[in-house]
Amino acid sequence: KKHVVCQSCDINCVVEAEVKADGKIQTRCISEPHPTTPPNSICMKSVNADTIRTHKDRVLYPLKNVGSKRGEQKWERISWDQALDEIAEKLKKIIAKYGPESLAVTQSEINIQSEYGTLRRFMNLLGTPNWSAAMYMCIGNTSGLHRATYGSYSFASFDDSNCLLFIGKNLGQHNWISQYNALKAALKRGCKLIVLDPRRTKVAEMADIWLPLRYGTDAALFLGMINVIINEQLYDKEFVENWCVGFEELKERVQEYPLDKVAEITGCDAEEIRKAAVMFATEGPASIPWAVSTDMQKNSTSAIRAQCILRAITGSLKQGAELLGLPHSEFVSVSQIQMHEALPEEKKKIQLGTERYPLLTYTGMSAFEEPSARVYGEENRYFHNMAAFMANPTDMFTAMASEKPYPVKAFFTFASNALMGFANQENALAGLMNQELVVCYDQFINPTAQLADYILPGDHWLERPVVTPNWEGIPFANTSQQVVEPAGEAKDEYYVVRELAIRMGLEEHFPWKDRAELMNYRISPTGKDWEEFQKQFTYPSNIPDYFAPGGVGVATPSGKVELYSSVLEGLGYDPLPYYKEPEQTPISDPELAKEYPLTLFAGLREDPGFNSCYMQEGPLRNVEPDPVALLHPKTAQSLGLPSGEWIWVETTHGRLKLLLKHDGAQPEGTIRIPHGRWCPEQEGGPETGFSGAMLHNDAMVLSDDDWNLDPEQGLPNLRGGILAKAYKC
Ligand code: MGD
Ligand code: MGD
Ligand code: SF4
Repeated sequence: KKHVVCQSCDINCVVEAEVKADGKIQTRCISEPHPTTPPNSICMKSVNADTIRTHKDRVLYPLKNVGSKRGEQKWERISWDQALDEIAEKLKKIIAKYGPESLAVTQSEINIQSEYGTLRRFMNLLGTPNWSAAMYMCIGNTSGLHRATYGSYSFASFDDSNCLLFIGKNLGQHNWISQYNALKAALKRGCKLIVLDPRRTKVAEMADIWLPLRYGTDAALFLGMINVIINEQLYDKEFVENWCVGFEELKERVQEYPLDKVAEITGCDAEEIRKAAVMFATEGPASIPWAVSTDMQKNSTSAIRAQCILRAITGSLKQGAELLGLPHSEFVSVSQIQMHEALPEEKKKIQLGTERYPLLTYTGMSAFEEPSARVYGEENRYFHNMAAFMANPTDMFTAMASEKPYPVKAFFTFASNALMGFANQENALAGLMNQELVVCYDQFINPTAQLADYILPGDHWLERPVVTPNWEGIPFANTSQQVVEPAGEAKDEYYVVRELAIRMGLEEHFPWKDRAELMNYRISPTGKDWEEFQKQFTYPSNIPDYFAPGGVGVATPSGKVELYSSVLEGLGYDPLPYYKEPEQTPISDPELAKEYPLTLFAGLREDPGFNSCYMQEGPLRNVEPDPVALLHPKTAQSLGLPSGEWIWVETTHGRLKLLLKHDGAQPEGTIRIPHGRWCPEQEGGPETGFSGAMLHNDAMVLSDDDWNLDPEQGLPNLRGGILAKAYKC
């Protein structure tokens, strides 16, 4: 019986796993009390983890595409040595011809959790800044804006909160179950709940106040709440006075958002917004747990910043309902292992995205170097808080496709389905097609891998011992024991990184011979080796008292909470949050709305999936076999679209094919489309649109032109602000 951190999705519940007599692994709820996982926390994805691990489609050996064209599915089994030798040889030639920055990498640390910064180390030593991640639009960007406000990512403590504000967050039995259980426990002890969601979800029904706002208007709603809290003198005056800068400017800004105006923008009742603001400020300590909805909006920067301001001015940061993350105090930090100092300044300056959207790149984040070193130590000057120093995905795919501003000719993905995980999927495809070398480290031949030259088989979380998380900013770490040996010839991520590094002449910088040595190095400050270390479930991190009199302060340029952001101002952006109506709504473009009468929203995660994972035939896929669009029955009726029929959903960018279902919870006049849908049972390659990815995935209808990008971060809007039409196939 082993305790294992479930990595089937990104909330990382701790579960128990046992190999049964028939060789199958049973995963179940952890039987002992666990400090970070409430009782009865396991969902269908974890229960079925071994079905995925042992799935017939799993890639168990290195594969080489021996077809004559990219995307042709002619896979040949080769040895690890052959794969790594050939990849390194090709990479050397590409670097010699185009420079090291011609290598771009996407990585989903959430899916692997076992390289502790060594991939960035490899890239930094090689000389390429072009690392990106789907976290560019999922928590990584949130953390960038948390840093602009108070120096690091703030983690909501459900146990210490008396009022929770949820932005969407459709938690449930199969969606972040441990947090769902923490929510239920909090409500049971009397904690208040405010939910902002256009849909009447189960969580909305549990709320004290449900604000059914119009998609994409969260920034305006928060500005209205701040207006009430300031004008009605409900803020924490002492904290604001001692620890915040820019209060007067903020006060002036929120006068532009009186409740009647905010009610008009959001579609919510003004008095209900007021009640929510008063509840948040007076029933605290209050917290706003992270949610993805505001990471994917046209006004994303303002919506995230306004949340930070709410946390700050109501005193939540000081009262412990929100914990400011840091490099784990007991470990060698990931930031230190990454060696960003090895990447020459001139390479940092050309990271893709720097010119148009510098905020999340090295250039934008350079403002945090000195503050991070001051608060977290010189070794954490390049603090890898959730995700940091990211190339902009749009500019990365554009460089891959058009070779401008310079050629990107080699593309590696590590547990990341890059083709489907951003916007403008056709540009991503064009970029992949224009590569001289594509390498995917994955468990399956996902649509991105179908375009690869080499697929390297990755291990599964039941097959690897790890201490999670792989990134920094969470105030604890959990141990995950290995249950079985990797299947076939699957290997851990560090193996791939190190073997490539050796072949690229960088061996001296990778002194840890294998993952075990690397992990022992990471945990070495505890004085334990892994055998001893793994016996303990959780290692809490010591959080400094940032706000003690004469304390270190926070890792912003001023050392204080920056309500008025010097970092945004320095980059030429509005230093205060604002709301601007997106360019494609029935309000801003009524003419276009005549042709495209629906407001589109991509999201609403599905129980059996995790983004594009678990689409393979089997018990998970059977739960929801088809990609589904949701329309309110009245809207569907007005369009003459019966439930159960296949429809086209079309935007000004593109169209996709989905099965229509009527759903009374979907607001009238809006349409929901899913993310990550593909059909692994279909033959891969261009003929099938890469197993349906080009037909069913949301990124087919999402533009990454400037009109649909958040202007500060340059990330695509998926929630409101896109007009669509739906018609029968
Ligand atoms: P969604 O499920 O996309 O995101 O989880 P959530 O944050 O729950 O949408 C949740 C709710 O947000 C919906 O009810 C929707 O109506 C509402 N919403 C949509 N647009 C807006 C908006 O503009 N403002 C507000 N306030 N609400 C809006 C995401 C999380 O789920 C993430 S990021 C991942 S990667 C995981 N994915 C995942 C999965 O794929 N499957 C399962 N079973 N669980 C998952 N959990 C994680
Ligand atoms: P996934 O679809 O989860 O996407 O972005 P990604 O993480 O890039 O694909 C992960 C891949 O990792 C799968 O192919 C899977 O087989 C593989 N994998 C899973 N576990 C392992 C493992 O243990 N080892 C190895 N080697 N491989 C593994 C997710 C990201 O996408 C997120 S979290 C969000 S919230 C965003 N959502 C989103 C969206 O809603 N729409 C669009 N268009 N883009 C999005 N991008 C973001
Ligand atoms: Fe695993 Fe389910 Fe928890 Fe996600 S919600 S970590 S898949 S048990």
